[in-house]
Amino acid sequence: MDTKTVLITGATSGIGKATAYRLALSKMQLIICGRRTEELEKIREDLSKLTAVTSLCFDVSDNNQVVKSIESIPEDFKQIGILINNAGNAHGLDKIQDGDIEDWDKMIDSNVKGLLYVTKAVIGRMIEKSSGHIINIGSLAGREVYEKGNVYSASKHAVNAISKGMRIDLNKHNIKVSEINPGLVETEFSKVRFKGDPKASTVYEGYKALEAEDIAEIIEFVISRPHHVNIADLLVLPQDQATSSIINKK
Ligand code: NDP
Ligand code: 8X3
Repeated sequence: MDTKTVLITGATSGIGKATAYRLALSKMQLIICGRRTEELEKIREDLSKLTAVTSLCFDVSDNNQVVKSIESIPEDFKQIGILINNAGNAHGLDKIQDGDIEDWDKMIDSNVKGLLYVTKAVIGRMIEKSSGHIINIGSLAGREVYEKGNVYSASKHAVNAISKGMRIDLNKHNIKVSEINPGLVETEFSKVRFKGDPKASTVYEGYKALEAEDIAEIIEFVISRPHHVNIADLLVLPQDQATSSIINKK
């Protein structure tokens, strides 16, 4: 695999963190991003033993922070070859009539607007070079809607539409766009969704959920295909999951 610079949003936990560790082993040069400074620093230090790595601490939903952070990237890391738009979360699980406006804002601002802001800040150089690969992390929730999943699901349906739009608009610029849509993955996702409520852990009980490393391995496969191959759209579920709500719990 060529040495490329990869920017990963949401690299402080779950899928993004596992991807950073996996790509570090392949000697990719990494820009790891997140809001938790201490976590980022710990991961940066650790990965520095394997590869060249720099970190950026910013909130994807704040365009000023995004622009300033991307501008601050050290010269050696500026030519980003691969952008992994992974940062995002669900906040709350409520019927639409009970939904919390702050939760809705967080999901739309991070999962949709954040992905757009980061892409906009990075894409200019890809277009100049006529080369690049954007990986958007969608979800099974972007393909179907489940009870109380309303706004999270809307945010991931938006990721699906944006990925298709990117693929069309960037077609002439030699930039690949891939969308990876996981089902249930055991990460900090449910801890965040349920705001620390212990019921978060019950989401993964009674069956084998995907692990963050499963998705990291798939991301590595997607970005290492030959130039003429683009895995445009991929849905990956645990063996025990048929739909968002049909899970073979033992
Ligand atoms: P985690 O909660 O473990 O990780 C989420 C990551 O996103 C963290 O690194 C967090 O970093 C970052 N993040 C969240 N909001 C922001 C923000 N506003 N600005 C910057 N960084 C942010 O969850 P996952 O690893 O599971 O989630 C990663 C992606 O995968 C998300 O897009 C999620 O929707 C998607 N996904 C997850 C599934 C699952 O079942 N777990 C299934 C399908 C898709 P920090 O807190 O440091 O900012
Ligand atoms: C996360 C998976 O099923 O909780 O995208 O929406 S789910």
